Amino acid sequence: MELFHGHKPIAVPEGVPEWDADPYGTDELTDTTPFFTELRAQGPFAYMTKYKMLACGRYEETREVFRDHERFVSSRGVGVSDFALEEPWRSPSIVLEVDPPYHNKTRRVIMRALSPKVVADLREPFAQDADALVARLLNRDIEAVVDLAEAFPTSVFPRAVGIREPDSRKLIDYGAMVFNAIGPDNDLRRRIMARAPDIVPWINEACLRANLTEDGIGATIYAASDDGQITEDEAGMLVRSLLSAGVDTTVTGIGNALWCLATNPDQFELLKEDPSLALAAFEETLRLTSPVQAFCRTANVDTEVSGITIEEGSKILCVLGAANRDPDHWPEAEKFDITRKTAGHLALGVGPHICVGQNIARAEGQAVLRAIAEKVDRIDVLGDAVWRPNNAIHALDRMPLRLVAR
Ligand code: OVM
Repeated sequence: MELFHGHKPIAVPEGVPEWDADPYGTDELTDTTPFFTELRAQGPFAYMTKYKMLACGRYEETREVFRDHERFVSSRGVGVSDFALEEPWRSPSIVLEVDPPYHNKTRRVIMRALSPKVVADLREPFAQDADALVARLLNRDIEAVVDLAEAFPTSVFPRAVGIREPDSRKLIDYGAMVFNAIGPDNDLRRRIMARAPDIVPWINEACLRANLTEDGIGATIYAASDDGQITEDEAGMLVRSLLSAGVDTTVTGIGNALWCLATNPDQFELLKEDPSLALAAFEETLRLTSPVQAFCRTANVDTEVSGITIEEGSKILCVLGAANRDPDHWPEAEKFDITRKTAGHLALGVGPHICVGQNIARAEGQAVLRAIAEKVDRIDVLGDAVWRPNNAIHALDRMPLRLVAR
C-alpha cells in the first residue's frame, strides 16, 4: 500500500465533510479558537484532506474514541504515523503505545511508583520549592515561561524521579521532540528531530539504573524488575516514559495557568481570597487550555461512531482541546472559571490510557498556584504572551510578567 503521511490514506466516509484545514499549521496550533470552532462545526468527524485522515473535536465522539481501546488502538501509534505500516522514530513506549492486556502490566508498575503515598510525601518538598521560587521572582520583570513554568518542574521532577545529574534543557527538549514527533513530517518535527543526536543519548543514559538514586520513583520502577513484574529493560523503558511525559506537560500546565490568571484578574482575586482553590484553578486551566492538545488513535477494525462508518486503518485525530471547549457540553465553555465543575474534562485523556502521572502533575500545579495565591497581590502583564507551535502541545513560548508582592 502507498502510505500517505505514514498511514493508510482512507476514503472519505459517507456523510463526512471534506475539510482542507491544517491541524498542524502554525495558526491552528497557536490561535486555537477558530480551528476548534470550525472543527466542531464540521460534525462528529471531519475528513482532513491534507492528511487523508479523520479528526474529531466534539466532546461526545472524542470521548468515545478514547474510551474504546479495542476498536481504537494506541499500539499503532498515537500520532499521524501508523506503527503497523511504518517504523517509528524510537522504540515504542511500552505504556503509551501499546494496548491492553500488556498495557495493564506496565501501567500498574508506574501506578504503584506514583502511588497516593508517594505523591503525598512529595507535597511538602514541592510546597517549599514553590514558595522559594515565587519569593525569589517577586517584584521584578520576569520571563514567566523560563523563570517559573520551566524552572519549577525541572527542579522538582528530576529529583523525585532520582536522576543523579539532571539537565533541564535536555529534559525540556526531549519533551518537545516526543510531542512534535506525533505530528506529520513538517518543519516543527524536522527542526527538533535534527537535534536528536544531542538529546536522545543523554535521555537513554539517564534512564539506566546506575544513573538513578536509590530512593526515587525511578528506583521503585527498577525494584519492580527485581521481583519479576517486569524485566530490567522494561524498567528502563518506563523511566523513559516518565521523562517523556513528565516535564513538558507540567511545564505547559503551569505556564498556561499563569496565563489564565494573568488575563483573568477577577479569577485571580478569587484565588487570592481562598488559596485552597489552587487545585481547582489548575484543573480549570487544564480544561480551558488542554496542554496536550491532540492525540490520535487508529481504527483497528471496520466500525462506526455516531452513524459514521470508519474503515480499518483510519487515523483519527482526537482534538482534546476542542472537546474541552465544546459548548454543547460546557456552559460558557470559553470562560476561565475556577469555581466551575471540571469533572470529565479530557485534558488528561479518558479510558485505560488516562494520564498515569495525573496526581503528581496536580501536586506540582497546586504547589505553584498556592504559592502565587499567598504571595502575589497582582500579576502585571508586561508584553504579549506568545504561543509556541508544537504538533501536540499547546504551550507558551514567552510571557513577560511582574508578580507584584502582597
Ligand atoms: C511515553 C509517553 C510519551 C509522551 C506522552 C505520554 C502523555 C507518554 O513515552 O510513554 O503520555
